[in-house]
Amino acid sequence: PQTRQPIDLTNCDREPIHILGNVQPFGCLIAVSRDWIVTHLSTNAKNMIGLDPEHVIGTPIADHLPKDVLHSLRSRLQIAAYSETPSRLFNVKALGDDRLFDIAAHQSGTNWVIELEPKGEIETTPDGVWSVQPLVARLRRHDSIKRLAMEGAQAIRAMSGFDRVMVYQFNEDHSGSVIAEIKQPGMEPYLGLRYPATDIPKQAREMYKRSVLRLIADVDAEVSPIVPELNAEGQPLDLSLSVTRAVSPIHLEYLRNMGVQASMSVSILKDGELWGLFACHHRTPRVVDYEKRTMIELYAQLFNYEIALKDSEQSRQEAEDAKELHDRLMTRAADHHGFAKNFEIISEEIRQVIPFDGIIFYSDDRIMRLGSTPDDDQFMALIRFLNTTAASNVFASEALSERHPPAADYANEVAGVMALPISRHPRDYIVLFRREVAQSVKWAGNPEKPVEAGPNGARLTPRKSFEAWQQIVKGQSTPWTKSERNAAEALRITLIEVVLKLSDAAAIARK
Ligand code: BLA
Repeated sequence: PQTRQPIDLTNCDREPIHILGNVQPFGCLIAVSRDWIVTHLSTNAKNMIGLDPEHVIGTPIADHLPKDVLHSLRSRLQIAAYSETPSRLFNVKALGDDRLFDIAAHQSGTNWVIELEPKGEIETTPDGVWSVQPLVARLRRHDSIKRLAMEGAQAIRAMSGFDRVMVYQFNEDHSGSVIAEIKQPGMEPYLGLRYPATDIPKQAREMYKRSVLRLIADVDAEVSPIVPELNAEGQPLDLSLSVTRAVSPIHLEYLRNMGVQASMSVSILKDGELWGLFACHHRTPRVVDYEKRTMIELYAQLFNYEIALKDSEQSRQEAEDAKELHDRLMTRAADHHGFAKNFEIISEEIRQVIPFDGIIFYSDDRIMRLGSTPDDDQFMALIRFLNTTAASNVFASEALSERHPPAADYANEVAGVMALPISRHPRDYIVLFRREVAQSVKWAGNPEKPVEAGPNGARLTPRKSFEAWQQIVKGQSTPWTKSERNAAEALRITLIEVVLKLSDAAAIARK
């Protein structure tokens, strides 16, 4: 329906991935109206379940599927009326013969969407859903998010059999980092790498909050269109919650360029927001049947709960660390050597709570500095700019040169700034600096690797996507997070006291 513009980094977040209109070959799709008349069919239904769109569309579904199956589906859908997760039937004789299918059914607009997947050879673990329980119990043993993530990756790998399972955690700017990884030997490690936000565009992140698991069984498989493309009202079928939905061709190319043949990802949600993903890769095609995918989904839901617990524990820990920092700084203040002698130690203490690449302490027209900072003249111009910001507030920017254009001259040293006004008389500051984000973390997209180009060009390799993105974030540092801003606010109060005491001490010492 849409005139398809070429998708690039500036518009790939507008690709309408929920209405691309195709299914993958591991399942077929039937859509029916509220009165159970067939309105849409994927063309592979003909071979898979013997339903030919030409003859079936416009007829009652009851003419084509066994009554007991439809009855079970109806009652499941009724129970699930307000839930966004599909209703499921496993190991069903959906054609009235001995062939077994797993079935998913959900509501999409004025349609019910029914998806059937032939049950393959691979058997689900005999004790089914209960095998999840011991895996969840193992999570309780771990006290850090990283360890928890590693345990989670191990469990997903045990359940799914994928070659590589990663836990991918989103940052506040929607870029993401691989914080845990289990992989087959010989595969290039991705652990610790960071990927730009554009690799999982906004509409995909939104969809993955509602639809928590997607399987791309074979990036080279031929997809089957759902017919008709538009309903009588001229609308395409919304496939957001569909489990056989064929994914964005752009993303398929990205996967091919990464050497991935099958991919599965499972959302990790916290407070209704996308906290991260389990991202799984396989080097050959891989179908994980719906029953097993459901087990994995269930595991992920329980994992979410454990992550939420650990996450709030971690926030509490951060608050505690901030308080301990206060105490340590106050102890320093009792030291009679003055601020200058303590500057390095105090800087390191601050860095533990708010990471930075450079710091300047500016008081009584004196400048003390460490790390990446502007030079004295540049800094004095910055001070005049900071003096125009709201008094007694922490000022933070991840793109200083946008607010203060002269900063473009030292963008190689510094891109982001956080200034804490600390004096009684206007205005002394502790100023924290961050370098450009692209220089400061280990990003994916190894520049030494040769670029292999797919049909849409080299841009869709992790490296090229990274380079394009690097242009977008030029002159920006990693964001000052909410918890860092809060910490800075608290720190400012402490520092005022510390500086006061230390300068008094220094004044006394001078007398
Ligand atoms: C989707 N991108 C995704 C998904 C992942 C990633 C996990 C979910 C689909 C899946 O399960 O495969 C990204 N995968 C990664 C990353 C790693 C990984 C970062 O394993 C790191 C180890 N992608 C791009 C660019 C565009 C793009 C430049 O790199 C757009 C121009 C698009 N990615 C894109 C789209 C989707 C996607 C459109 C949605 C696919 C869909 O669900 O239809």
